[in-house]
Amino acid sequence: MGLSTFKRSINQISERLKTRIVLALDLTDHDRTTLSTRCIDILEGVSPYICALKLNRPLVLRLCLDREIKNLLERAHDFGLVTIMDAKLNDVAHTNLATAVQYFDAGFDALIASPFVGWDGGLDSVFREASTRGKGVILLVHMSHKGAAEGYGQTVIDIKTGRERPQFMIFAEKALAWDADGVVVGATHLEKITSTRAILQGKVPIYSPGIAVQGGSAKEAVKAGADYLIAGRAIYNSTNPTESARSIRDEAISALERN
Ligand code: BMP
Repeated sequence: MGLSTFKRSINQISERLKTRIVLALDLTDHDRTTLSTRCIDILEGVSPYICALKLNRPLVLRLCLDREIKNLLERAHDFGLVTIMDAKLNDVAHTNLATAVQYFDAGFDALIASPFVGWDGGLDSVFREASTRGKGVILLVHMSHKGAAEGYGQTVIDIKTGRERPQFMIFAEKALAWDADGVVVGATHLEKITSTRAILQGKVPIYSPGIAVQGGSAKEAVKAGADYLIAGRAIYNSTNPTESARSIRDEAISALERN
């Protein structure tokens, strides 16, 4: 199983720029011009300290995919970064595929999908499309919020073995079997990061959101086994986003060096 284009790209960028930070640019300004300008200003300021830009659905709904979003993705690519669409795809195959095609056409390098829909007639179409185009698919394995316990955190009967297993561990195994480009595990569940790492053995990188505002620690998440940290409000709501990005970057790098 070789490294996919996306996995290789983000790995190379993070090595070159010495950073493991993915910026979640979840801005919500109502006015389109203000929103677009703020996105570009923040991206410009923090670009030396991040390896990827992640956009979410509210931003894509407010701006135009073919205009402002495309432009923002081009700017990110100009800075040498990769781009991730936080699509959290969760539908049947033809709808997932039609959605993924639009995001990939706009210039996104990877997207996030939910494994709850399964492979057959769920995410099979998206993985095939991504693989043909050298794009990435990142799977949710355990989310960061409290209510994640009700789904990702529950104990289920594994349909393959008939034995009781934690749902998120089955998702981590699917990430390996499906050759996913990454998994998301919340920084608020350190022991879940460690268990996921034990399953993935470094073959599929772990992206961890939930640091700072949601209560997780960048240092502890990295020590537990996270490869990349997803950070939003701690950076874009800061009085000095550049300084905040640099400081989270430094915290993650020093935790990595001590690991
Ligand atoms: P913040 O650093 O502001 O808490 O933002 C975290 C980002 O990661 C948001 O874009 C959110 O949608 C996303 N995210 C998360 O917080 N927890 C998850 O389990 C999965 C996510 O994608």
